[in-house]
Amino acid sequence: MARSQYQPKLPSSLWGAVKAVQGEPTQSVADQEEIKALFPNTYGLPELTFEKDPKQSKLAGAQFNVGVILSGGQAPGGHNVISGLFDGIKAINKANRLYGFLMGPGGLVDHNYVELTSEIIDEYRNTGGFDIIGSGRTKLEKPEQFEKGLVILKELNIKAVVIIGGDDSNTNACVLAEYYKAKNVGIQVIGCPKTIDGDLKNEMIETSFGFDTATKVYSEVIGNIQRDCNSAKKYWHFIKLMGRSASHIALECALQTQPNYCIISEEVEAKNMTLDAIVADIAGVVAKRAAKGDNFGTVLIPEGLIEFIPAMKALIAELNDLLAAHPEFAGLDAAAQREFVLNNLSEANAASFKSLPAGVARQLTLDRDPHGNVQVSLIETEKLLSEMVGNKLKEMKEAGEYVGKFSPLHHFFGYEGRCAAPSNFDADYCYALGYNAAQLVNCGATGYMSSVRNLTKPSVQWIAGGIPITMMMNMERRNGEMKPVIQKALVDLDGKPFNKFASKREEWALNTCYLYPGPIQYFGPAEVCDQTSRTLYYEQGGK
Ligand code: FBP
Repeated sequence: MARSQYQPKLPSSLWGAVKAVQGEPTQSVADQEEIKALFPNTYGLPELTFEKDPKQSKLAGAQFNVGVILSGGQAPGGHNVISGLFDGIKAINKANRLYGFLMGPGGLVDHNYVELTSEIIDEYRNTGGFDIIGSGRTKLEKPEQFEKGLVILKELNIKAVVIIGGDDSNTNACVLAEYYKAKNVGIQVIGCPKTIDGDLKNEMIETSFGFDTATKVYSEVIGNIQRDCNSAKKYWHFIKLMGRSASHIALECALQTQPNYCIISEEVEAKNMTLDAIVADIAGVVAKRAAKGDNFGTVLIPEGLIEFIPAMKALIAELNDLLAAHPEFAGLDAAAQREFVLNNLSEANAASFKSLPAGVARQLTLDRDPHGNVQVSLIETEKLLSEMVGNKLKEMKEAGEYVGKFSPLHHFFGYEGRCAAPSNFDADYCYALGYNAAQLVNCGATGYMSSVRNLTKPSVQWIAGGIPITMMMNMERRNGEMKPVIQKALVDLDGKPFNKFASKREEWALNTCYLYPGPIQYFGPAEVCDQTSRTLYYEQGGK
């Protein structure tokens, strides 16, 4: 109850009347000619920054209605984006209305919606989850879908749609913005950066919302496991962490908890490491700790690891193209599917496929998500690794290189953190993103992402504005075709967060340096309650 009364803090530039200041025209991060040709109406737009408008005493504007969609995986703070958007449009004009499309982008296409009134909004302020309107992974990409959406948008007199989603959903938001602008139907589309994975970020989008809370929740539980581990001193815990491709979540949790080992997929790829090399490295740490009498420890594993092991990456890429070209594959039974794959893959990839335990190999051929991604959260890498480490240790024991006891336990943390009540950081950030999106609608912007920056400073000093989505795009291969997509931000191996980790990991491996962050605190001193993620802290110059 007390938490629902929390009033998120807004950047001071959004207090009262605002004006949009235009920056220079922008360019996409890569493949400029192709992106420009695909987005003739939304390419090259200027960045926008909101400042206080000294000419107006009060925020005011014409009446308009807005639609909102939650897209993709849940992330803490989504309800605050919606409440910020609601308060933002009401501050512009009390008669403005907000409609929520139900269960993701499919709600727009199928005309399932609800009007979000203050009674509904008030129940969800500062809560986790996306249950206010639900979420879904329908991919908005076809003109028929855009046309169906247009019918309901016109019927409800909606001026703008705000799509709260990750890189793929914001890419689709931009495609929709371009379509409506080309048709001149007067409907704007604005995106908001959501994902616990932390991979939707760049110079202008410092972090996606939800990353802060989710990593704090995972770190709390990892800390609890480490305390248990250090008390009983008898288990090795293999902990897989969500995060899809990028290892931002694993890295952030390592910085918060100081485990004995943490794999960073991007490093595995850069060093061209094989699965056997990773296993040998972990087994080496287990053996060194055992030599000191410490038969316990923690290993953090990013969920997307398998895709970054070069041999596996090549295999997955060929499988993606193969499965996209053969829809009949889905109708075969498991044995026939394995046979089909082995017969149709190149020799090298067929050999990699064969070398995997059958269960893991099968998981690589299971249905892709609607964006063509392998569903990495289904692959049990924590079990695969601990089994292989166990085998390696047996060999080492026989060779007299290891004396000890290895009892592994397995965990997967993902869903535990995606709907947690937002930390103060996410509560404020999300509310500001939503409130700011209302200002983007009011100033007529389309094809922009809501951007709030300067995030390690107190929230009053945050910088609010809009970034053209085309600016973040490049061309990538998806479902067998080259497509314009927002460039994913992977862990930067030259970046400060990774370097901090790399400078400490040997010490953390051999000695027991665990940190136990405990639960998120909502009330109390700012240094306890308002801390940003370690990643953001180091990225923005923290020592
Ligand atoms: P988004 O990219 O849509 O934010 O989803 C993030 C995520 O939680 C990933 O970390 C995970 O791999 C995936 O969703 C799981 O998908 P699902 O919710 O369909 O189980």
